[in-house]
Parts: sequence; C-alpha cells; structure tokens
Amino acid sequence: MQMTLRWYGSKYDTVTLKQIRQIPGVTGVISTLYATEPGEAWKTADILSLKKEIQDAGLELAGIESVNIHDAIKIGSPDRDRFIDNYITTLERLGQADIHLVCYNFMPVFDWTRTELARMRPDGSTVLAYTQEAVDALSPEDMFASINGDANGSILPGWEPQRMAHIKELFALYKDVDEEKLFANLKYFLERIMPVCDKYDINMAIHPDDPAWSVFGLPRIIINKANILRMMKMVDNPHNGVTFCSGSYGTNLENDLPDMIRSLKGRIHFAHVRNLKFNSPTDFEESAHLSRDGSFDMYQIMLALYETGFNGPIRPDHGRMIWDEVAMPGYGLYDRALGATYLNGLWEAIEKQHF
Ligand code: DNO
Repeated sequence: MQMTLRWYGSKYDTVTLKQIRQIPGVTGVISTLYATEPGEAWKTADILSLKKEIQDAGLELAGIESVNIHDAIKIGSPDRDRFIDNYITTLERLGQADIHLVCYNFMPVFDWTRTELARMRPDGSTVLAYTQEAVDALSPEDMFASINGDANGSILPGWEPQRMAHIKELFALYKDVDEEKLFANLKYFLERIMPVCDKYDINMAIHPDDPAWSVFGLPRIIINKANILRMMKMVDNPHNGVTFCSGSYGTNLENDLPDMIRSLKGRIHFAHVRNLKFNSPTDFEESAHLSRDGSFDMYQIMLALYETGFNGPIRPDHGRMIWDEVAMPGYGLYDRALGATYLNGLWEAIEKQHF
C-alpha cells in the first residue's frame, strides 16, 4: 500500500505540500482540479500542472478524488451522453498523464452528510458528527445553511454553493429515480467508460454513500455488502472497483467491515481508513483513528486489507481538529498526520508478523 493524504490544492488548502512531505511514510497525495465543475472535460495542461506541482514538492499524485459525476448521468436524463463523453475525455487525458486511479461517488444531490462540523469531545478536540434526529428535523436547505456556516470559510466537497442554490430543482429532477433506476444509470455509465479505463489501465473506485442509508428521501445504493457486490458483478471488469471507506460503510453497524473487505478482494483500489465512535446506532462522531478511541477494530480492518493483497493508495480520512488548528473541518494537518502514522504502525506490525 501507499500512504497518502488528501490535498485540496495550494489555492484552497491550509495544509502545504511541504508539511505533507514531512509526515513519515507519506509519499503521495490525492487531489483533484477543484476549479472544475462536474460534467466538464478537464484540460491536459491543468492536469499536468497539478502533477508537476506535487512532484516538485517531492510527492506523487497517487490518484484523483474525485472526478465528479454530473447529475444528468445519475438521473439518466437525455443529455447524459454529452456529459459521459466529457468524462471519457477527462479519463483519456488522465491516462495520458499516467494517472491510474479515479475516485468518484454516485450519491444523488449531496456528497457526505454530517449534522455537526465541530462537536466538542471531552479532550477539547472538535469532530464531525451525525445524528439522525437532527436530519429528521431539518430541510435540505437548512442543512446546507448550517453546514456552510460552520465550514471555516472553506467549501466542502459536494456542498458547493452554486449547486446548492438549485437544491429544489435538483430534488425535483430526482423525483422518479429510485434505487433500481440509480443502479441502471450507474451500469450505463460504467459500461460506457470501461473501454477507456481498459485502454489506459484506469482503476475506477466508487466511494460509498455516507451515511450508508437514504437521507431526505433520496435513493442511496452504495451502502452495504450485497449492493456493492451487485455493482461489481453488474460490470464485471477489474477496473470497476471500490474506494473502501471504513468511516462510510461503518455508519451502518450491520456492515461487518473486515468481512466486506475480504469479499471485495482484488476490487479495492483505494482505501479511506478512519474510526467512528457510536453513542447510539443513529448518533456517531468521528473519533481519533486509534481503535480504543472509537467503535471499530482498526487492526482487523488493516489486517483484512493486508491479507487480501491490497496494494493501492490509502489515506487516513477525516481527522479531529486539535492543537488549535483552523482548517477545513475534517481536513486539518495534525490529526490526519497522527492517523497516517498510526495506520503505518499497524501495517508495519502486520507485515512483520506475516514475514
Ligand atoms: C469526504 C470524502 C468524500 C469523497 C467523495 C468521493 O470527506 O470522503 O467527499 O471524496 O464522496 O467522490
């Protein structure tokens, strides 16, 4: 595996490449062209300049998170082919730039959803948190207003103000999209992009829906073992793969994370590994990565990745806000650096045990 950190680019991130380069064992970053809109064909010059900036800092651009999917593709509207053509152009250009990993999600309207961006924990750190009761009490517009107000001035992925300005229209467009339609639209998209992925050896890695259930009545399908295996079979090509995100699948306590990893052997191209602490089945907070700070056995998660031969990029995922850092919620330097170091330690121990 290759340890990486997500980086939002020099324009948007409070964390610098120099700082990332100094975290022991981190050799790459995962990034994207944040100024692009979903549905747009990326320019080769922009891809190459992002890559060069990262290489000049002594790191590798280990993959793209995300090339976002235009809503027309998820809805299956008549203009979807135009946006898929642009997606294919982007993939071609990424392949030509020797980039072979693309993370994306197929969540309608929103990306990940949290109800608090700065819940205080007993040690004074603040974390992202979720309670179903709060979601049930809010309209999507209120939810956006509260998330935006707490974001320390940064734009959270999937909650871009330009898109959220059209939230009502977006919901109306998804009116007839149920789970089966969403599966069919995902299949259509994957079948169209697989030839270019085969040609350039690009691993597509779908990110799970977070939380792993329907919110605001919108369908969500990448939520559990049965559905993800259905998706793998539906387009049975190794380039159709997964971002295994422990913190997203883990939102549903019925998901047995090590077992899911084992069942996805060979199809996990990217891993997000973080812990959650459950206060009740519908109230969780993003704890430190350490097993005993949360509800997951992080050793078993890393062991399952190791034993299934996982060799892609991995990243600590969201971190707590500690040591008075001011950064995009979940994406500060300090706690993610601690997370990377902890995961590297688990991996080293597992490797030595298996030698
Ligand atoms: C949250 C991330 C997600 C992820 C997208 C992938 O912090 O894990 O925003 O990047 O869902 O498209």
